[in-house]
Formats: sequence, structure tokens, C-alpha cells
Amino acid sequence: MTNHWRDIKNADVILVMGANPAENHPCGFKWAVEAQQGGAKLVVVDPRFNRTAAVADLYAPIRAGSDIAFLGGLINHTLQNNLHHQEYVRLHTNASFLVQEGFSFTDGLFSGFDDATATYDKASWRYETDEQGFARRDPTLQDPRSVFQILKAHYARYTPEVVADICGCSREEFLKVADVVCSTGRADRVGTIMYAVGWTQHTYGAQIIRTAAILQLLLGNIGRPGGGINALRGHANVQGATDHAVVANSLPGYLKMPTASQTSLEAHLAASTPKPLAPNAVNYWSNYPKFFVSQLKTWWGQAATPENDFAYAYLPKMDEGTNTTYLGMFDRMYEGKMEGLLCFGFNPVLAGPNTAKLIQALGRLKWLVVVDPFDNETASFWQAPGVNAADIQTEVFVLPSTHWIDRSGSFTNSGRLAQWKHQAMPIHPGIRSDTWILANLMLKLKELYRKEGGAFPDPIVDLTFDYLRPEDPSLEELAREINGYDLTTGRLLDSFAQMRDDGTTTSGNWLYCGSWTEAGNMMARRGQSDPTGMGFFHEWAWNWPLNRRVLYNRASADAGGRPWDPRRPGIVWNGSRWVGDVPDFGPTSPPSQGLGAFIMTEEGVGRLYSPGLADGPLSEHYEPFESPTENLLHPNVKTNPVTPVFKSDLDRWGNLDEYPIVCTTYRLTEHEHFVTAWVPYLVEAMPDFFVEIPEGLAQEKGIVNGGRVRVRSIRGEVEGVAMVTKRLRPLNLKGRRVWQVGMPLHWGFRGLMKGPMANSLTPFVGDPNTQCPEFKGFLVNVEKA
Ligand SMILES: Nc1nc2c(c(=O)[nH]1)N[C@H]1C(S)=C(S)[C@@H](COP(=O)(O)OP(=O)(O)OC[C@H]3O[C@@H](n4cnc5c(=O)[nH]c(N)nc54)[C@H](O)[C@@H]3O)O[C@H]1N2
Ligand SMILES: Nc1nc2c(c(=O)[nH]1)N[C@H]1C(S)=C(S)[C@@H](COP(=O)(O)OP(=O)(O)OC[C@H]3O[C@@H](n4cnc5c(=O)[nH]c(N)nc54)[C@H](O)[C@@H]3O)O[C@H]1N2
Ligand SMILES: [Mo]
Repeated sequence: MTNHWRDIKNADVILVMGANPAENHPCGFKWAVEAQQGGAKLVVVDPRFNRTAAVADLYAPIRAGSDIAFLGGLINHTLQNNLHHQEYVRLHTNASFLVQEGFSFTDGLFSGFDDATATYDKASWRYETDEQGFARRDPTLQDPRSVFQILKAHYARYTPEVVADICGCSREEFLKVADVVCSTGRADRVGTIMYAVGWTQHTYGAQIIRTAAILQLLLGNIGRPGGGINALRGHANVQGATDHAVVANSLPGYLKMPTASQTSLEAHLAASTPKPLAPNAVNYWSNYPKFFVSQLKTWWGQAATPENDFAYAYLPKMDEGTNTTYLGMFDRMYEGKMEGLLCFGFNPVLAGPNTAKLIQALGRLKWLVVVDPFDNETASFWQAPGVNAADIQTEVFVLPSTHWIDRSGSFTNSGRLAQWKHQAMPIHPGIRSDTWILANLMLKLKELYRKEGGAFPDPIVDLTFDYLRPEDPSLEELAREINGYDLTTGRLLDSFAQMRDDGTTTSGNWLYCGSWTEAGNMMARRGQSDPTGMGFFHEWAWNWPLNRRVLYNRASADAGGRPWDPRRPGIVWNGSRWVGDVPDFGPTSPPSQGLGAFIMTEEGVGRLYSPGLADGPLSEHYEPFESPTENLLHPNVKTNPVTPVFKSDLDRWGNLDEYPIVCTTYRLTEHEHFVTAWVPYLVEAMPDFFVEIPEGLAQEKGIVNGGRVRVRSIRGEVEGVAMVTKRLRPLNLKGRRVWQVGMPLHWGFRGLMKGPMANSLTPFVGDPNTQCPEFKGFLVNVEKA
């Protein structure tokens, strides 16, 4: 979230799209309801009329996977009708930046596309620069090469009629949404967007979110209380896990994983430390070397010296071109190229796409370790339906561990708020915690490498491990280690501004610097004062970064430092400093200095045009890998041209003749993924797998409500109770009627409730930036069972 949960209450308009917070974030959703009670409009765009839609002011249906078309239509509606926040756009975005002559977009492809490798050379996407390397600009925004004009031309194709044809809603439904959402491009109005995995789980998920960012920047809604783009996160601590490097290509704090060609610290830092593109850009990532060296010092302590590049050689390096994500890993496993897998708190057999491929992949491992408080389908994959256990050679080790309920520690919520929680249950005798298991594994490895040497034992032997009880480090000492120390004084750091790149400071994760200082555990604070009246509550727990509630909050004010809306100030210049939220800006940098509000970008402003992603500096509508239609915008490029395709015999695509129906998958309030299959009360509340089917389709197929239905994709099939409903409507794709069905994902073959696995149907393909699988939008057929 750029903003925070409580801040949703400050919005005039809330667009929920690609999420269903009434069911999946019911506690946080109360802030949307409170906003509504204060007069805000809640708008839902979803393939299903879900429970969030049921309490919304406005709902529009959409074909799964067509979100970029819908959002592109909103951008076009804004620009065609001059609804954008003009002063904000001029001041706080890159609208005036000029793009190089070589940049173009033709027939569905951006310039620089290489057919042979299916990747883009991004060189032509760069800005035109002057002698100092700064981007040239046209403050009038009239130059045809200005971002503003390129944007306008690019999205002009997304007319209300085109949106309706691609998304399957009516032109009128789209326009009603556009009227409400685009009404916030004014100083006295503000709107927010809430999204989750209805947007990420596509082969262009990152670009859907980019499109939303463009819209919000045009409407002047980023950085303001009541605005922002708010990703509703998943598991209770998935935000914390992501911050601490659950992502394959990042180190904690979103530092970059070094690559094989970066053979020295200098080379890595040079490649990772951005240069400013505007004279007024703060370019905060220029501090990258301080964050990176402090991290190396945390991990290798005394062994990390200026002479040895602070042990840079100890860090593993990524091979460019090797896919180290979930999909890449399971594909290699399927090819028989992996020996073993450690699974901590993860049930990939049910969580990943194309279950048949996943189960076969695990069967080609020599060993598998599952660390989990419960038995799950991954630990028991050799007992899956259709699998002959006698054929499986994989040796499976199950280590029962604690559940987070059994432990204290920190949880970081969607709003980046890190809250220290308390142990709710005593640990069962004989059960070990994840930290105990990891620490003992590490100590054993250290012992083995110390004894036996090996090719390069140093990174393991030298790894710092000075905990009070090395065999069971406490979460308190880990949290302090993450915060970091000043090694010259031995004191905990207060802020990442104190970090140095000379090896005299440590910090496991610069974003969390300030979370546990000499003043104590900031995450455990429960202060209840809110002097600003804006719902910031700065003394309640601790937000990264630096206890800031709203990111980019300098953009909540105009050039003079006055809030766009005095009733909803973010930060305000009081003549000598910025007051309100913790400023995302030099606290005493006067507005007259004219520094850019977006301190993390090289441009110093928000990016309407962003040359960084793999699939284009602007977004474009592509079809899901399995889709019921041609790409109506450009018939020659149907799907995202840079999406990597896996080539195993189990990676097959269904065709429209055999599989004419769109299918999507989702959650239910009563279950948490797969693990609540062990919770009797929840199983009782929602025991049976079902498929939601529109009335017209049910009639066509002779399926009755409560009867049985079979759903097949080219990869597998599921069978369950038919829930015939009005909540899924027929789609009208340019005059052609297409049906859409949906199903929940919570069933498996272990636990107290058993049922079909939704992912037996889903395709093994993901977004080129994130490799997030396309769980939302694929082809099936439906029949009476
Ligand atoms: N009760 C409960 N709460 C949970 C979880 C749980 O398992 N149970 N899981 C947690 C986790 S890990 C996560 S990641 C979050 C996920 O939170 P959500 O993203 O809200 O989860 P989903 O229900 O998968 O999908 C949300 C909505 O997206 C819609 N949708 C499907 N395809 C598309 C599409 O192509 N476009 C659009 N616009 N919408 C689409 C679905 O109909 C659904 O209403 O929930 C968290 N909260
Ligand atoms: N078709 C389809 N597939 C999907 C999705 C979808 O929308 N559609 N959503 C995807 C998403 S967003 C997610 S997040 C995944 C969820 O996939 P998973 O994260 O694999 O699902 P969970 O059932 O939450 O499994 C987590 C496991 O962690 C264990 N656990 C809980 N606490 C602890 C602990 O403290 N320590 C350890 N070691 N274990 C613990 C639980 O017992 C459980 O077995 O599913 C993904 N798959
Ligand atoms: Mo998730």
C-alpha cells in the first residue's frame, strides 16, 4: 500500500478492482464502509458480483484478464475530457519529459522488440537527455515527444466502445464507472484504488498495476491522504516476508541480487545506484552503497573488510537468464535437474498452477523437506489421487514446526505497519520453531564446512552467528540485528540516514532501520494519540520507512507547500519545516528549493511513462494466454510478447473450439487457502467445493443449481456442486456471447475436507516481470456430471 488501512476512510471515491476485500480483508474493509458512511462512493469492477460489490454504490462486470483495457479506457476518458489534475501533473509527474526519437509503438509492439529472444531492448525507450545527462523537458506539454502527448495518443485507442467490446460490459456501465472514478482529478477531491491478486495473477499483472499508477498520477491521487494505490496483501505477514526478500531477485530491503557479471562490489554498486535524470531530483537510491555495505557487514561482521570488498564475493550471484522463481524452479525440477527442495510454510502442490506437472516434478527430486505445523499436500504428494506411491523415489522429511500463533514477533501489514505481537499459545512439547530449525541447520553446515572444507567454505564458516543462544536465536535479537548498529559506538541506529558505506554501520534491512532503536521496540508501541486528526496515529507501532504513513506525501501539497485540500493535509510547509505525516522529503527543505517530490525516482517525479519494466514503458492490452477472442486492438500480437513460455510436454494450451468458456479462481471468507482444511469449525462452515455458473450457461448444459458439474481444461478436470447464479453474467464480446465461470481454490486431498484442486486446471505461465502465475483467466469447458 502506498497509504494505510485507516486512510481509506479519507477517500471520496474507492475503486476496488482485482480484489474482494469484504471477503478477503474484512477487517480492513471496515474503513471503506466508514468512508461510504461519510459520503464516499465505492465502485467495484469484477468478473463476479461478489460480496464487496453487494455493498458497493456502483458495479461493472468485466471479463477476467481484460483489466488493462478497462483502466486504459479510464485514462483515455480522463485525458479526452481534460479531467486530469493539471497543476499536479505539471509539478509531480514526468508529463513534460521528452522521449527519444526512436521510441514507437506499432501493431501491438513497442520499439526494440527482438523476435528471436522475445525480449525488448529498452534503449529506445529512454528520455532525450542533455549534456549533463538530464532529461529534456517541455513544460507546455505540447511537444509530440513529451510523455503527456505520447500517453494521450497511446490510450486514445481505448474508447468506451473498445472497452465494452474487450471487457464484455456495456458502454454505459463503463461510462458510469468513468464518471465517478475520474471525478477525483481536482484539488478538493481524492480517490483511492484497492487491488490484490485479481490484478497480479496475469501474464501482464505488473502492467495492470502500472496502468492504475498512470491513472492515479493523472488524477493527482498519489501521495495524498485518501489516495494512492493500495495492494491488499495476502498472508498475515507477506508484506514483511517480501520486505525481507521472499522475492527471488532481491535481497532484504529490495536491494538487488548481484548477477554473475558483476564480479566486484564496485561493479554491483555502479549497476545498482541510479543517476539522477533531473537537476532537482533527490534520487534517494543514490544511498544504495550505504544500505548494501551495511547489509554485508551484518552478515559477515569481522570477515567483511574494505580490503575484501566487504565480503561481496561471499554473496551468491544470479545467472542472468536463469529463472529462479517458483515457475522456473518447478520447471527445472520437472526436467529432473534438481536434487532437493526445502519448503517452509508453503504448500506448492496446491498453490501453484498445473497440479499434474507439480506433482510429477516433486517425484523427480531425491529429497524433499517440508517444515509445517500441519501435514499438507506437498508433504503427502506421493499420496495424491492417481499417483502410485511405489513409483516415487523421493525421500520426504517432515519437520513439524510451530505456527505463528505459537510465537511472538513482528507482522507487517499491507499498510507497511510493523506490529509486534504476542505468543497466543504455548509451544507443544517436542515441536521446534522455524528459527530453531534454520539455526540448527546452519550450525550443522558450519560444522561440516569447518571440518571438511570444500570448494568455498568461507561464506558459511564466516557467517556471523553471535546470538545469545546460537541454537535458538530469539526474535528480539534478530529484530535488533535487522535494525542495525553503529559499530563505532555499539548503539542501535535510529534511522537509515545514519548509515555509512565504510563498514562502520550494520543493518540487515535498511527499510526497517528505526524499528528497534535505543528507545526500544518501536513495533510494540501502542500509543493512541493522533494530533493531526488524519488517522496517522504515529505512536501506534511503526511503519517503514521512518514511521511514515503515506508514501510520497510531498505530493500532497502544491509548489508552495500548501495542501491540495486543506481539509485533508498530508504534509504542510509551516514556514520552517514540513509538518503532519512524517515527511517523505527533507523535513526542512523549503518548497522554494523546488526539489522533486518523488525522492525514490531518478526523475524526481512520478512516472506516467516508465522505461523499467520488461514489457513496455506504457501498458497495453494483451489477451490471457488462453483467451476466447482475438486481440481486438491488434490481431497480430495476441498475448504479451515477452512472456516466457515453458516447453515441457505438460505445458499445453487449450483451443477455443474445445474450451470456449472463461474461468477464474478466488477465495472464500471461511477458508485460508489450504491450511484451514484442518480447522473443523471452518470446514463445517464451508465444507464442499463448488463451481459458480451463470444461469444461461446452466440452462444450455442442463445443469441445475445444487446438481453436479464437471469443468475441464486441457490440463485436468474438477467436479463439484453447481452453484447456478445471476452473479456471473454472459459477456458480450463485440456482439459475440461468451460465458464465464469461477471456482474457489481451497480444496485438496489432506485435512478434514477433501475435494478437487482448482489448480489442476490452471496454466503454468506467468508475468514476465514477476513470474506471478496466470490463475485468473483461462479456458475451460463445462458439462453436467
Ligand atoms: N478469507 C481469506 N482471506 C484471505 C485469504 C484467504 O485464503 N482467505 N488469502 C489471503 C491472500 S494470500 C491473498 S493474496 C489475498 C487475496 O485477496 P483477493 O485478491 O481479494 O483474492 P481473490 O478472491 O483471489 O480475488 C479477488 C477478486 O478478483 C476477482 N477476479 C478474478 N479474476 C479477475 C480479473 O481478471 N480481473 C478482475 N478485476 N478481478 C478478477 C475475483 O472474482 C475476486 O472477487 O487474500 C488474503 N486474505
Ligand atoms: N488458482 C489459484 N491458485 C492460487 C491463488 C489463486 O488466487 N488462485 N493464490 C495464490 C496465492 S496469492 C497464495 S499466497 C498461495 C497460498 O499458498 P500457500 O502459502 O502454500 O498456502 P497456505 O495454505 O496458506 O500454506 C501455508 C502453510 O504454512 C503453514 N504455516 C503457518 N504458519 C507457519 C509457521 O509459522 N511456520 C511454518 N513453517 N509454517 C507455517 C500452514 O500450516 C500451511 O501449510 O496460493 C496461490 N495459488
Ligand atoms: Mo497471497
